[in-house]
Amino acid sequence: MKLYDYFRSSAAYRVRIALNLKGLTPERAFVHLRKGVQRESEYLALNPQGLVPALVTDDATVLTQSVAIIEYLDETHPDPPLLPVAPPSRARVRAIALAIACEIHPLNNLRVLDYLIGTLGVAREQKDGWYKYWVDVGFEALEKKLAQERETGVFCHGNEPTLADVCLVPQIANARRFGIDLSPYPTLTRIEAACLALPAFAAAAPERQPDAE
Ligand SMILES: N[C@@H](CCC(=O)N[C@@H](CS)C(=O)NCC(=O)O)C(=O)O
Repeated sequence: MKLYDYFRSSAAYRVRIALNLKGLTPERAFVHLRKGVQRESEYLALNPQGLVPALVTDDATVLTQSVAIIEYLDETHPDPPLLPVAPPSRARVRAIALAIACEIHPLNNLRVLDYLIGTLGVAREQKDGWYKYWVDVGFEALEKKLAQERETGVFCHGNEPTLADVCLVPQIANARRFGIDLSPYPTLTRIEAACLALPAFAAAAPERQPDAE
């Protein structure tokens, strides 16, 4: 397998965590997002969306979209499972993961922030305000949900890490990088700490990647 990665990409960070949890060590290729390598023809031939991550499987299938890649890894390498067994539990874990991957992350992606500044001409402070606003909207709802639901355990769902934690930790790391105040989210940061105590999560951190700057 080969993972197309970038140390600061939170979507790629999700896949790195899942790979580590599964004990998988694919070959790596680094796509420098700040230099725009994701928009070069060679990478677009692999992923026409021009986004990382992409995973090329052992039989040369190209997979894109981090959540789809993680579910593929979970189906092909079921141990340890990243989704619980019971359908309502699976739906809960997916709901938490998608609340991050569909509702927070896309609004704060590099190309969106670049569009705000480069095309719409918004000021840097307004761009930062946009970032903070959408993180807070997403995290406030998630904090409430995780704090009040009895299914929440050491991790987002029970006492083993799942797809939900795999999505949560990179989004919090991203928020930290942008200087977001996380004190209103004690449940989220408690779960983050439990995750980062696990080597699979810790080793996937941006600063520990070979392309880190
Ligand atoms: N929904 C996609 C999001 C992928 C994505 O947005 N990746 C970002 C990095 S986290 C990217 O490649 N951005 C490049 C850009 O904005 O030009 C996934 O989960 O894989």
